[in-house]
Amino acid sequence: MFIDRVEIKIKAGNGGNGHTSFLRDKNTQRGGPNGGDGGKGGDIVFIGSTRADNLIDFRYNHEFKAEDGINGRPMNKSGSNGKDLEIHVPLGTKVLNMDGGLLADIVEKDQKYLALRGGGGGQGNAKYATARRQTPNFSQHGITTAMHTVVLELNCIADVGLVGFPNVGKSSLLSIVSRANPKIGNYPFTTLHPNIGVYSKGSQTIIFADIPGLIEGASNGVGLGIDFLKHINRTRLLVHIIEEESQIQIIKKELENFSSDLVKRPRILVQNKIDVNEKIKGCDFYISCATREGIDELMNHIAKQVSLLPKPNESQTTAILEVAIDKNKFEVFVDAEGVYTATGPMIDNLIRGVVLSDTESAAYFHRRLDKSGVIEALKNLGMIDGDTVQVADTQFIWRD
Ligand SMILES: Nc1nc2c(ncn2[C@@H]2O[C@H](COP(=O)(O)OP(=O)(O)OP(=O)(O)O)[C@@H](O)[C@H]2O)c(=O)[nH]1
Ligand SMILES: [Mg+2]
Repeated sequence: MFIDRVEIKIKAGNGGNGHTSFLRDKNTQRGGPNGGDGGKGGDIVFIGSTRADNLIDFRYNHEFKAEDGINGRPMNKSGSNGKDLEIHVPLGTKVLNMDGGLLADIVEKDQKYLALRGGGGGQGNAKYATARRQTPNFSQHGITTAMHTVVLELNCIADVGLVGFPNVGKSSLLSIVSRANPKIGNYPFTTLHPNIGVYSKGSQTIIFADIPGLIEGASNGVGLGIDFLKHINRTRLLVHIIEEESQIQIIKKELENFSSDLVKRPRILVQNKIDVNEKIKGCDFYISCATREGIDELMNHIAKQVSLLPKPNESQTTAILEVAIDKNKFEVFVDAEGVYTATGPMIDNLIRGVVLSDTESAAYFHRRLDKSGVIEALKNLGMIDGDTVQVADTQFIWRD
C-alpha cells in the first residue's frame, strides 16, 4: 500500500517539577532549601530519512510523545531532561498545520525540523531563597505542553519523472534502468501508485519516478486522475513515453491542467515499442524495452541533461509550530455568575511557581497579581470586596 497523506498527533515532553526540600542531617536541624530543578521535556524533531519511501508506517502509529523531564530531587539534584523524539519521514515530506499552512518541507537526508520544544523544567525551592525569604516552602511546576495535530504530505523526490498513457512501458523502462521491481502488465493502469527507482552511472545517481498512466480528461478525474502528478512536480526532467502520435498533445494538455509550471519542465519525447510499431516522426528517442534498442542512448542523454539542469525547489523550513507566547499577557472577564476571572500566559506562568496553601507563597502570588495590573483590571470590571475571583483553577474571595 502507498500512503501519501496522514494526520498525526505530536506532543513535546512536559517540564519536570522543581522540588521543595531542606537540608537535614545529624548536625543540621533545619538547613537551607535544597530542592533541585525539574528537567526540560524532550523536543519533537522531524528528520529526513531514506528508510521508507512512503508514509505507511504512520497509518497505525500516529501519536508521538517526547519524554517528560524528570522532577527535581532533594540535595539540589536536578531532574534529567526528557529525550527528544525524532520522527523519521521519507524525503519529500511536507509538514503542514491543520489549516494547510506549510511548516516544513523535508527534502534532504538527515534534514531536521524542530517542530515542538519541550516544556521548561520548574525551579526547585533552592532557587527561591533570598535574604528575606530563607525558607521558601514552594517550588515551580514544569511547563506542561500541548498536543498538536499536523498533516504529513508526501511528494516523492525524483530527478526524472516518467509520464505517458497507460500501457506504454513506463514501468518497463524503470525496471530496466534501476533495481526497482514495479508491476508490469499488458493492460492499462497496472501502476496504481508512484514507483521510485535509482539509476547509477559512475558516480552519478539519478532518481526516477514512475507514476500511473494519464488519459484524456485525467485532470477531470477520468482514469486515475492527475493528483499523483504532485509526485513528479519537483523533477528536473520529464520523460514522456508514447506509443501513438495522438498521445503527445493529450498528455501535454493534462500536464498543463495540473500546473502551468509542470508543462514547462524540460521534457523529452520517447517512442517505445519500436520492435512492433512504425516510428513516429519528431520524437527525440526511439526505444524498445523488449529488445533494449535505444535504451543506452536515451540514458546517456538523460544523465547529461540531469547534470546540467538545476535542482528542483529549494527546501524551506519555517518556524517552530508553537507560537511565541507573550509571558506578560493576561485577560480578565466576569461571567454570568459574577465570578471575576483572569487567564492567559502571565497567569499560567505565575501559577506554576506558587503553592497557595503556603501563606508565604500565597502572599507572593497576590503581590504579583497586584504588581502586574491584574487586580486593577479586575477592579475596572467592577470587582468589589467579597466578590469571587477565579485564577487558573483556584478561587478566592477578594478582600480590599
Ligand atoms: N512489444 C513490446 N512490448 C512492451 C515494450 N515495453 C513494454 N511492453 C509491454 O507493454 C505492457 C505495458 O508495460 P508497462 O511497463 O506495464 O506499461 P506502463 O506504462 O507502466 O503502464 P501503466 O502502469 O498501466 O500506466 C507490458 O505488457 C509490457 O511487457 C516494448 O518495447 N515492446
Ligand atoms: Mg506502470
